[in-house]
Amino acid sequence: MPRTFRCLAVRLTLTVAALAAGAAVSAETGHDLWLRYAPLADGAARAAYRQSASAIVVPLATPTGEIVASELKRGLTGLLGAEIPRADRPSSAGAIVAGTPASPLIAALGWTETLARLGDEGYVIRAATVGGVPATVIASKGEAGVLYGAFHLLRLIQTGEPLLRVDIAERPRIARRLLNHWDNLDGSIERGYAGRSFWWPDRVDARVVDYARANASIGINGTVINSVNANPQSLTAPLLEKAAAIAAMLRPYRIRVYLAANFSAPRTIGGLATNDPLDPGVARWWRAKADEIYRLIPDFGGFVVKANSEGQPGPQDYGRTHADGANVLADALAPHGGVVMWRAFVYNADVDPDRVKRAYAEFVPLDGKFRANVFAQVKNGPLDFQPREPFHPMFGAMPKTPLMAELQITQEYLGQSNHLVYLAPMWKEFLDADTFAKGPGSPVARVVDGSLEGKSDTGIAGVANTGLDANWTGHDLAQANWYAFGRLAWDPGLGAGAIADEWIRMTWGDAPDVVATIRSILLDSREAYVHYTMPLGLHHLIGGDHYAPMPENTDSRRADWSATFYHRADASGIGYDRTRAGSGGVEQYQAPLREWWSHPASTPDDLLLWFHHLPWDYRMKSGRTLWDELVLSYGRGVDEAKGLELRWATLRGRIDEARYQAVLAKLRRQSDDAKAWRDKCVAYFEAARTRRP
Ligand code: GCV
Repeated sequence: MPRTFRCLAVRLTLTVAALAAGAAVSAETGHDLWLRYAPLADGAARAAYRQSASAIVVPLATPTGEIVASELKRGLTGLLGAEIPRADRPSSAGAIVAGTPASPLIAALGWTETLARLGDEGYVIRAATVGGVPATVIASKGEAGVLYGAFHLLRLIQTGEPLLRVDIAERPRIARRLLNHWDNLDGSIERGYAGRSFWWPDRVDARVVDYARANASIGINGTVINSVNANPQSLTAPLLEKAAAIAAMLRPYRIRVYLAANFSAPRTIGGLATNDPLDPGVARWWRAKADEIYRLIPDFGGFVVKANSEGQPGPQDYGRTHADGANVLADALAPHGGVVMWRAFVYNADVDPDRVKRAYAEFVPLDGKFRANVFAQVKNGPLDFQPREPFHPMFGAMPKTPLMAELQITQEYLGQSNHLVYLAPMWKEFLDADTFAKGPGSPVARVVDGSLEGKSDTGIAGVANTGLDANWTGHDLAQANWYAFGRLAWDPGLGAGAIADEWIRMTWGDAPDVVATIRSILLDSREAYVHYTMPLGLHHLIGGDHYAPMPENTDSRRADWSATFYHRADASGIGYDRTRAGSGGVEQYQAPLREWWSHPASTPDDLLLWFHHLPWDYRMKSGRTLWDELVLSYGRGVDEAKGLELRWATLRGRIDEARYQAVLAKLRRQSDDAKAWRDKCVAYFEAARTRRP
């Protein structure tokens, strides 16, 4: 066949194939997240699941029970393409039965001991005989567990796992699994890139319900609905009533409401003369406020507080410590079972010249001085949600204080909603990092889940990336980060790849080539982003928008908001010296890390310039000079970003066109931005390197 005809034939075949595939994939907005419940493509699988889903039996006559039943119905009907009826009891083989031992159907199974061990949020999903017929049972000691189990069962079907002989027992490893919304009362969202708030100023009910479903499906059990830069008005009666109405909507989904509190509330809204935490009038005010809140929200979770940080008021305004401040709120909440999450994101310049040392310096000496119901809430790294940081040295250094890990789902420094950065690999790096607090094998995850230091109350918070955008997160692929946060909060041992697989199958379809392509795109994205923005441990090379490259940024307001403060590039070299000869930051880590990271040769390449200032001709492990390695990394990042786009382009016709095009446009922008990062940074560092002293 002549070449032109051959090309035409190939193109025609491709077009027909694309159209055929396109016909099967309808336009989607992304609103349905991973709960699309699209009909299973494989007819045989559908038929097999139908055998195991002849009826839905939920003997749990509560609002949560109602949600379980309706979600199972919605999910099964969608996935299996047939109406699955609800029934009071199983009458034929293949019912799905979900409940607690309060129902005789579940009690008769004799699983009480197992369920007690798994707790109120844990569950089993097992094939069993119920009322004389074979059934699939979702059972839990508590209603929350039944809800989580129901979503797990739907996930099994969504991801093609067989139900026959299913035998699953799960419980969460971390008790408090929270989202933190940085939503302001006027509806704007600090560091939000996906539209306005659905809480404020007026609640958007349809959103709230779907938000609750999505969170329940991944085990999120708490939410802070206002920004940590808290408006004191949040604690006034009218806004507490609004919070109570939100709490009422979320309660059946087993999500508790928490609030960010402003430390100045006693003065600003209470009319007191002081906020001094040791003042009896202030303590009385917080107690009365807690009582008022619990009258409105009986299951209120507690307060998160940003104090003496970035201009926020706090106990140090009165010469008191962070512990004094946290404890006065903790005492007010304790009679009701509430907790305080006192943020350790503090970096007062007079504490230490090196910003990353300041939180540790202020908090670690207070270990043992906080009330039992106080968490120190600590970001994953000691600076501020950079694309790569070593873990925060407070993890493993405060054995007497529960530490709530704070991760950022919204991508403030990671391309916001324009760049794809799948965050699970970064979070895994953090959770798996060995603190050596109790010798080798003391990973951050075991500090956070309490097992390393015998802590009973445990928590993890993720700064939400949601808003009113149709697809919730601005970038369709950023939904994966919300999903991954929930899954890791439930079980920090899960793998980033396994989580990606689940999410892709539920969100995009389960054709093996589609899954493999999206999986590889997700898994490569974080390292690509690091390569073209902040390679070799460089950090904070941005300006105030925290988006565009700005290595020249020298902020006149605060040195530690600059880029030059961190990279220190000049003719002599580049990087921040945190060895003993420098800021001494390495000393905040346990041995042997402090030894390893004191020497460039035993510091991993990807943290090299975090810990060391090195000459441009420093010889890297690769044999290249530092300068060559840096340039190579920027170039590699650009190629990798382009690779993400090209791989995505192969999905044309294999997924719905609307989301395909939306993501393609974002990946093109990412690819262009990557070049801008490379060009700007390489030119800037080249000039610094060659400038005469
Ligand atoms: C909520 C960074 C962000 C701020 C944020 C702060 C914090 O500095 O840029 O927007 O404020 O972290 O975590 O409190």
